[in-house]
Amino acid sequence: MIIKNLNVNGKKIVVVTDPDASLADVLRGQLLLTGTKVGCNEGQCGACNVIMNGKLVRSCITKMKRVPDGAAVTTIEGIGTPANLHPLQSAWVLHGGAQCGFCTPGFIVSAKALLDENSNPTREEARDWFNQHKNACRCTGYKQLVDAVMDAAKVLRGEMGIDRLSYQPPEDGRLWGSKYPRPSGVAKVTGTWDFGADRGLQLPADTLQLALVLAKVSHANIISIDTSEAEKMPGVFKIVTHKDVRGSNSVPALINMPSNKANAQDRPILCDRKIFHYDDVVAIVCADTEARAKAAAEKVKIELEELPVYMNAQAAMAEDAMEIHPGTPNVYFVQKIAKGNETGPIFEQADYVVEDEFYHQRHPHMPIEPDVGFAYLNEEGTLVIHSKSCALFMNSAQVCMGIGLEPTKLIMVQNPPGGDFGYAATITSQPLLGVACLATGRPVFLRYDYRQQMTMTGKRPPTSAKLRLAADKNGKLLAMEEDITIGYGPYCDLGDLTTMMGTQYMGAGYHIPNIRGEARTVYTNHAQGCAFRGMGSTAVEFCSEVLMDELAEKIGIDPLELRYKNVYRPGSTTPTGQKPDVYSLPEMLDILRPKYKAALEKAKKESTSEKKLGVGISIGIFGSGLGGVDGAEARIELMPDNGVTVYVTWEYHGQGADMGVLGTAHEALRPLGMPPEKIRLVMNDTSITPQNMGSLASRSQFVTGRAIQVACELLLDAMRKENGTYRTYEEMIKEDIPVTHTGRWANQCDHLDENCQGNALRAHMYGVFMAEVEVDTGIGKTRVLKMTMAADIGKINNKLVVDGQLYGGLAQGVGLALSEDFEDIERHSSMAGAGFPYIKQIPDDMEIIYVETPREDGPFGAGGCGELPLTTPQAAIINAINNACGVRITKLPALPKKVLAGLKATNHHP
Ligand code: MCN
Ligand code: FES
Ligand code: FES
Repeated sequence: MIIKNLNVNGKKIVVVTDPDASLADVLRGQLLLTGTKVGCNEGQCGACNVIMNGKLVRSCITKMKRVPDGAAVTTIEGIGTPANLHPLQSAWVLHGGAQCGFCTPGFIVSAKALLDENSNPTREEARDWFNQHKNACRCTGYKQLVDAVMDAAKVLRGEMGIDRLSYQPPEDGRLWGSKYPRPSGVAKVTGTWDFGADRGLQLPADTLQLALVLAKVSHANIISIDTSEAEKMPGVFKIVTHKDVRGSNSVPALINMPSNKANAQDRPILCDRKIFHYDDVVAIVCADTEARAKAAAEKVKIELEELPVYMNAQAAMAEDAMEIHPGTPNVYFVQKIAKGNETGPIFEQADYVVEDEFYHQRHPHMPIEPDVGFAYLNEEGTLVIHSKSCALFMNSAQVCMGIGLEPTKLIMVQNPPGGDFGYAATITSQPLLGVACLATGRPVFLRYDYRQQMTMTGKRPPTSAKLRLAADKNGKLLAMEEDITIGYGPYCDLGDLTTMMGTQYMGAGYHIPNIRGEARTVYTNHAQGCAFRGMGSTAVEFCSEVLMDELAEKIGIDPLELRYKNVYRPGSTTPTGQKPDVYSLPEMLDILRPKYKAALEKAKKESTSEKKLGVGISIGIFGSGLGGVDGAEARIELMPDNGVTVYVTWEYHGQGADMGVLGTAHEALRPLGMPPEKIRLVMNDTSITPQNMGSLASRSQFVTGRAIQVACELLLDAMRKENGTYRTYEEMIKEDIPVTHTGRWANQCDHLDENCQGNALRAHMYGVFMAEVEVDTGIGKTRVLKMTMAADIGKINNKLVVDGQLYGGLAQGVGLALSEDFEDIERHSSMAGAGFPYIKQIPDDMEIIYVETPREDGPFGAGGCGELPLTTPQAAIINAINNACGVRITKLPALPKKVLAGLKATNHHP
């Protein structure tokens, strides 16, 4: 142990600590300054930034023995407080700089250090600074963060009044359609918004810390598990194995399709007989400290018989491949599509036919916060699990079956997550926490390290496709043929749905009268598949959007004009034969056309043989809501102060769930003229908030929002007097009128038939993407100069939120196109290794144009938003690369070496 004198945020503090402890752990664990966040814990994300003796440092990699005695340390808590915000914090709130908020304290501390050194930075200097200091954000797309720095700097230089950093409400006080900052903003910018790991530090002293015993092979039979040595290690309370699990010891999959041959029980909670993928969990060590739990986990011996490993679908489909789940074929689900007439004869006679083969990589979500959760038994002996789940009720049912609990004996609560982008719809650590808590009777806490986040949570599954398009002499699409293969990893949960969505969205956006093809789901020994923004659509629309460009090239027509000819118009049908809900694509293309022409002109003018510029277009479509019956409930209660409380399960991702609820309720309650402060939100706790199906499928604003609207209207009806005025709380009580009302809303759609035909969804989101890129022909490196997006998400609830959704999704699209991958388990299991896009990879120039076509079923005309921006930005970038230098990348990501190889093949390499 060493003793250090520190001056933390102006307060003298003496700490006794392990010399090898990190400054981050001391600040958080010993001083409870939890505003400093720990994401990667390896110097790659900047969430842990603090200022030490005037210099910005990443506290996770700053060992205490290297901290000078007497060091002055400034953390986010020393920069401003909720009652006294620093201009940077006000500007962050105003610009919507905090979505999930996990990166926010680290960014603001970093920005403070920048402005201390340079009070008047240019935008590019600010970007250089954040890049150099590895400040990573997965939500925002960075642009708003630079906007905030610029504004705060102006205020600090005295060039702008601080009042300009406060939100100015419109005269009518309306929230709907405004840029009203989200309610959680102030807590996020001050580091007082507690995430799972922060809440974990507030648990009772007898909480057991968990460490996982993981398989370090990808496919094996388990011969034996020996915990005897580990049990004797210091601090160990219990080692939990499959023998301690009371239920089925499996995470039951939500199998939707009757023809799915997979066994819904294919994913063990704690492996007993087999290891199916790298880092499968074999045992849980419960100990008094995390370090001791980890040390003991090292001592658990697993004897294995290694089996052949199938790391991709093609290997698992080989004739001699063994069944990964004995008794179930590796190809366990096939979805056919048949729309219109047989396509064979059409292809034979068509004027133009194009075909190509595509590969869309395994895509890691890379939230800055790794997965985290805890569990305890409450006073009634009910198990309470807090986690990042974004589908609380659905996950709760899965956990109960897996660990053998009556549904009434489990409460699930969502901790505010530091982003998840869809992975948290699939079960992560919840059953492990549940089993450990039940087996020990003690509160338990578990956090994944970043490597575990990468290897253990689901990924967007890799997709290969062969695709053909036929068109007539005028470029009108006649037919499409597709063959899609999805390597979904070893667990089938949501695999059939993802596959069906592949056939549903291939070619979406265009009226293609005749379609034939099939998609298949394949077990592999790589990471499990799961939802990721644009689930099912992103990978296949990439293929059809790139092939549309190839078709344009073959016909000799401009790619935008080819799209314009074929996009949905009245009389068109979607690939599933459905009538589109709105027809905004022609209008969006019309809006983009002049910008596109100008961009092409500019690219032509500014291209040199070393730096070639190009422009690409793509169309992206995704549904809002789930197929079949998609329902939600919300409850509202009039309170004694004549404010209301809205109870709703609208799980956070970082997307702005709080603002979604507030904006919708405020609009619905406008007749009462209620100020936003009087609308309180109680969210995401299955013991208090009503049933819902999860913040998935960009459904919450559209479906849950409508339930909130209905609840508010029921309350208004109850409060309304004959003369049209409204009763107060007191009057309601006096007249014995209920003050609590539950709103319900359900959309009914078809389950698609065996040919993937039917009315899939009530509403879709529509977007057109335009990418402007520069390709360095010497090294093959692509730089995205600008992204432009036209979006129709219906009427907008909150402009700041949806801007943020779209900028953030576009930024993820840049990473998806150019760098992100999770293929090599060693190389790709860190943020930097997996190609996380830092600020300099993302263009500062992003433009968004809205076309607000009201959606019939949405609250006040709103549709969904969250997933649209990650449908096909990667396709626009790939099309732009081809436009720039004639290299057609069909297998993502477009790493410099692939572009360079293409340049060499086409003799464009200087
Ligand atoms: N919204 C709006 N007006 C509209 C539509 C939406 O103001 N016309 C707002 C909503 O109020 C909400 C946000 O936009 O705050 C997204 O709304 P919606 O599309 O209904 O999506 P959900 O709230 O159901 O969120 C889920 C969606 C999905 S499925 C993933 S995955 C996702 C996402 O949104 N993951 C995210 N956005 C994310 N954003 C961040 N920062 N982090 C994630 O992990
Ligand atoms: Fe310290 Fe990521 S850099 S937590
Ligand atoms: Fe930056 Fe979520 S707001 S990671």
